[in-house]
Amino acid sequence: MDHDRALFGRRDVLRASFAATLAGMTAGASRARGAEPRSAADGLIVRNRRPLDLETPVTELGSWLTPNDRFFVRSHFGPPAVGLAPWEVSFAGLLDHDRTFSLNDLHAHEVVTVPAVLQCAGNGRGFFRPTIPGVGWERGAVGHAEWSGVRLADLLKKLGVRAGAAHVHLLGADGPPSPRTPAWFRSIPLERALAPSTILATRMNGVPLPLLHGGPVRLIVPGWTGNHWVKWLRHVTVARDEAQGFYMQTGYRIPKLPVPPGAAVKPSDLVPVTTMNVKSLITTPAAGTRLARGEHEVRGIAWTGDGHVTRVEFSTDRDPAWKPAQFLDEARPGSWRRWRATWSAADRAPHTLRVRATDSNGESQPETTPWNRSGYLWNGIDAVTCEVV
Ligand SMILES: Nc1nc2c(c(=O)[nH]1)N[C@H]1C(S)=C(S)[C@@H](COP(=O)(O)O)O[C@H]1N2
Ligand SMILES: [Mo]
Repeated sequence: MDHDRALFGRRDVLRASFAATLAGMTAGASRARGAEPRSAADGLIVRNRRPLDLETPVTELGSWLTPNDRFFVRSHFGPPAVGLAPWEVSFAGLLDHDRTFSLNDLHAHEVVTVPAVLQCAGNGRGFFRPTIPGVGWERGAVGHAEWSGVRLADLLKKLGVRAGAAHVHLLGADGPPSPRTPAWFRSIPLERALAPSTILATRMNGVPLPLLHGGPVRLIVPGWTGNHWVKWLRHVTVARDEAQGFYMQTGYRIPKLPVPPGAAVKPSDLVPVTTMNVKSLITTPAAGTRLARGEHEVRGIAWTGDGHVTRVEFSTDRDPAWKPAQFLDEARPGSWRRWRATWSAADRAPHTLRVRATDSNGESQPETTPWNRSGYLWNGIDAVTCEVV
């Protein structure tokens, strides 16, 4: 009994110090923005405590940039110990020269700033029916930030990419909790690695990249889902083939063609999840808001993976004809565009507001996204129900 209590006591101490460490780790960025440091969650939706998975409430996604301390967090094993030794990123494989870069070495290259949407491939998983195991994200495993750092292409070109190279393997410092758990080992095709928007980011929204978001260095791959944006980047290896292992060969794959829920799909009929699909969200009014009759402004965001959003349309259950919304931001690949529409609420009743976006490839949002085993790439039309009183 006493023994148990002693053990529990110890565990609470550990938990408390873990929370304190997290608070401390995010404090730097928050203070720089003049805000109170956040506790581990602080009003974000906690989807998982360990590792910490936090979702942003959709009503907070209406700004051009998502503040760092309101940005969703996803990691498979949690942040590694950082700061015990100077950070280094090693480059090896099919290169003329191997090389290890310190942060200062990285910053000796041209630093660029790229606004880009980061979205988890599983954002919206909670909307699939039948339900799917995994983190039950709804709307907010997405955010938009300004990322600064150096182009991966500049580093690779400097080191000389050898003939036959086709993929770039990426490994972070967050080791799996047990040797039986596969490591978070990923790769991107060389072509994508050489794209000018693919960068090793060391800053997020003007401050050093917070630890929870992969500080001191992470990869950003605008247009592609979050699983490519490797955090705590340590090792870059240029290779002939894709990375092996669970997170490349089994995870993050979807059927080439839609299949009925639960259907077994041959591995050869699966393709990797890469480019985000077109999507929009209503950020205001919030679901369940009570409003007076009359004109109201509806606002939200829209983005896509390839190209840019060309059209956002708004409708309601009372007035189902789609009407164009107005954009507040220019079209910019990789970024989101805020939009607004006017809604005239005539009668006292619940009203359902709907939004759908179309992109420069002519892709538009479906009513619901075809079911896939892991619940990736949900982009069904967003709907919010409000009460007119
Ligand atoms: N090293 C490492 N990088 C990682 C992950 C991880 O578990 N380990 N998770 C990935 C996934 S699935 C997502 S959605 C994004 C989330 O980034 P964020 O926590 O900054 O929002 O990080 C990606 N990079
Ligand atoms: Mo993710």
